[in-house]
Amino acid sequence: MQAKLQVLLRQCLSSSIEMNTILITGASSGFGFATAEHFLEQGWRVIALARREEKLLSLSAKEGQLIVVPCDVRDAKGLEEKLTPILETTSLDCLFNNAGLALEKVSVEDGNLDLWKTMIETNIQGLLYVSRLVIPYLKKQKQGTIINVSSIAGREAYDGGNVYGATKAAVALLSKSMRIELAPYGIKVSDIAPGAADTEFSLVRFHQDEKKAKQVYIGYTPLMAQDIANVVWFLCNLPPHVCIQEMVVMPTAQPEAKVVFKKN
Ligand code: NDP
Ligand code: 8X3
Repeated sequence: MQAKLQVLLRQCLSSSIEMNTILITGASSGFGFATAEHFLEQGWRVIALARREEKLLSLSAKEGQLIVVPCDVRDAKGLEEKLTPILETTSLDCLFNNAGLALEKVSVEDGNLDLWKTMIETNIQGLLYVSRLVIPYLKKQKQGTIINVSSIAGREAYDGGNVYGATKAAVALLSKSMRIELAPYGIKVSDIAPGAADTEFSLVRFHQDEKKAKQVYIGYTPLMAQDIANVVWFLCNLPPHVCIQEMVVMPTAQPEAKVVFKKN
């Protein structure tokens, strides 16, 4: 696996010097996958990180354009081992901190301790581990954009949203804090808070129960992964002096977290 990564890395470095580069966590599905495809189409180099390597390898890249990093964002040591050689040799324009998940929608009383731990470790600690590794390189470059994905669930409470929502409220706060730390270095930090989007998110949340997952998106038009890819592209291509700090991106039919206008 390490050897494959090194080969890809060598190909990337030899094929292009001036290519813009984005590191995307959670690039194997949903927002991350669509964003990777979009940036690859636009000629950027993509460093694609997630646990499912086969999904990352299915991204449509030209030779030398894609660096695949199969890794769990909860694994601080693994991240360091895999990302450091890449960061040492590749300049980075954008970090898209997108990997995350919800694993239940129940009351606190009925909550599962292991699922809470996984959500907290992935959504908060994982984002911190990746950011901590990347920030020194962005500071040296004195430019770059970090885009974090929080959620409407971190801004408004809904029934059963408790721990997932709290992890996303933490992402929103971390985004503000990182913005203060990094502004002196010309580094932007943006926080995207999407509403309901039809990705694998609900399948994961409801443990592969397809009927329950589908139900979330029936009767209205939810966001699509490409909608978020478009937003990331927009944020990455603003002039250096413009930072959009927060974006709440909702389906038109969902004016707030708990309200969805369904036709049927
Ligand atoms: P998907 O389930 O389609 O994608 C989630 C991505 O996160 C996958 O690529 C998955 O990859 C990756 N991931 C999960 N756990 C880990 C881990 N431990 N290490 C590395 N990668 C991991 O969902 P979305 O695209 O919808 O979700 C993307 C982000 O958007 C998440 O943070 C989610 O909370 C947030 N969000 C989603 C909304 C929605 O309605 N869909 C709305 C608001 C926010 P793999 O399994 O291969 O590791
Ligand atoms: C996902 C959006 O409202 O389903 O973060 O929790 S919601």
